[in-house]
Amino acid sequence: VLKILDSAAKATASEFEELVERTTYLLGQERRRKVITGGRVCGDLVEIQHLDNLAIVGDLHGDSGSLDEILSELDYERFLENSANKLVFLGDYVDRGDDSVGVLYSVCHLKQTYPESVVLMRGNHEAPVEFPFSPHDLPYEVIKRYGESSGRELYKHLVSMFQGLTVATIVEHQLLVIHGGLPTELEPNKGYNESLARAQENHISSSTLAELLWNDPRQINHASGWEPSERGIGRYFGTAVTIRWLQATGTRIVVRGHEPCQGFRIDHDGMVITIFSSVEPYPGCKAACLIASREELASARNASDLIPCVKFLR
Ligand SMILES: [Mn+2]
Repeated sequence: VLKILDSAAKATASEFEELVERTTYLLGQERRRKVITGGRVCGDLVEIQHLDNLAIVGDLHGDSGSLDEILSELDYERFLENSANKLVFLGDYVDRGDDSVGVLYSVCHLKQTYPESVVLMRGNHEAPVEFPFSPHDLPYEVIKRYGESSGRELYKHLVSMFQGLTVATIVEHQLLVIHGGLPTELEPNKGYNESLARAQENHISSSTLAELLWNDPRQINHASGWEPSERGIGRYFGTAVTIRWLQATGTRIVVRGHEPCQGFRIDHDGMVITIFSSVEPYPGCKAACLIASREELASARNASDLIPCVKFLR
């Protein structure tokens, strides 16, 4: 077990709360400064123009064993020391697995230590206030671990930290990275990048945030390009929606998490790749992450070209 997970296990409620507060501050500061090494921060959107290597981690869902393995595979201290290397987490750090606290503590710690290299994205499990869902185990886990009053207090801090997380990441000319899926309708007179950058601010008046966090790619026969989702929130989006977004953002491949699979899955004729990194709560599924060099990304024309960059765990 890595040092970082060991300190997560030992952290007191007040140590954890302080780390969460510092992370909230850091995320806000990044938005105010509007820069990250090699790119820009525009509200909820991070745009990366230059990078050396990219690692993308899918849903962890409280599986600290998977996180441990990914960080070892990455040789994370060496990888993250170079601020031109980026480690992007797709969100859904919590619920379902038994160590949401360990995973959250670790990703906050990574962001603190390597703020220019780590991008923390928001999953639907980090939006319990905007889009309530169940089961949401996090508050119970936190209370069980730290007691009723400290636990409740800590959970409040976590929820406000979640609101500073990144909603979309664009790797210029290459990847459009989101947690769930692509919005099927846009507010009139808003550019695509602008609607990503202001998704959280506009979530009362538009469905963009809900769709980014909850949508799934499917084969759609309906002329609208989408169908209602069985999840009850969000939609199933079809190939036409994907093509529209890739063209508008000048990218080639959508990378997302959100659905358990055999480590990765390809949809929409190679335009969408799903990466899933949690295995403990999903017996029968596999966990993987994506690790690619600048050259590998630049030469990838569709998701199949990224298969050699998919690293399986366990
Ligand atoms: Mn999800």
